[in-house]
Amino acid sequence: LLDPSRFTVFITGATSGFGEAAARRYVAAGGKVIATGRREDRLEALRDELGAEHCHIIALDVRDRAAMEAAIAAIPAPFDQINVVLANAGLALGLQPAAETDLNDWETMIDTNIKGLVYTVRLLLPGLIARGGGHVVTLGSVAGEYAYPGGSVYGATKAFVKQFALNLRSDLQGKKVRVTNIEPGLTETEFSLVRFKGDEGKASAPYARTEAMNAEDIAESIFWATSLPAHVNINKIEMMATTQAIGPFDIYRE
Ligand code: NDP
Ligand code: 8X3
Repeated sequence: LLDPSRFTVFITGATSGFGEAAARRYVAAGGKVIATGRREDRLEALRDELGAEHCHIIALDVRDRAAMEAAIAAIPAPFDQINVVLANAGLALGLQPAAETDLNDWETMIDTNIKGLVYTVRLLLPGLIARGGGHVVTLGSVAGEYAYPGGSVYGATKAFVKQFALNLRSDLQGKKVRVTNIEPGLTETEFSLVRFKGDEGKASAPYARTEAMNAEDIAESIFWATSLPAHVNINKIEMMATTQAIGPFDIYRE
């Protein structure tokens, strides 16, 4: 296994959920993280918890390309020796049938899950290559593999992430940069609260009377994939709660 203390991990979406759990996991192993997200108070609390020598924070919105370029160009030493990019920031908004959705919600998901993710990867990739290799981890979803009602644009953004990760692998032949797409299913984080815009009743329903995965489960899988020997590339990890399974085809009958 790779020495985990050598990790310097740039994380988008570290103020909550998988990104925050991954920051804790890498620092627990002795690594360094650059924790990013929009909510600066949460970033400051995370840095206070993990220690400024292990956790550098940058408040940013992944949709703001110019701000991303400036923030990434200004990362101070020793945090600038990034060897893992965790492109995790993302969201689902709404679960209505396509014809009833708010087009602004679709646009926000595309801007964040697709455009924000490609800015992150594109801006950090040359550095990984120049430093002799590294690892890009993207956050896809089972929603990028399987269809479900109300999942239209969210699932499509995650299908984009899946194909982007596979195509990156092709482009990166010989560069010693690994690429892994993590595709979780039902996992209890703030994801559902964001999807249902703060409605706690609707947000808790997917997790009611069942056992979902938690953020630490996903962080452990991310950490595992990046800790494997350098000659091993995990292309994707599709994971579900044991309580979740794939449904049947849906036949409409008169
Ligand atoms: P959370 O809502 O708990 O965390 C999402 C993170 O993304 C937050 O830190 C948030 O930070 C950040 N984020 C959202 N929009 C932006 C933005 N415009 N700029 C910067 N950061 C942003 O959700 P999860 O941890 O569950 O989700 C993480 C990823 O995993 C997402 O891509 C999600 O689609 C995916 N996923 C989640 C699953 C689940 O069931 N939970 C299953 C499969 C995939 P802030 O608001 O401070 O900016
Ligand atoms: C998050 C999981 O099933 O809500 O990607 O789309 S799901």
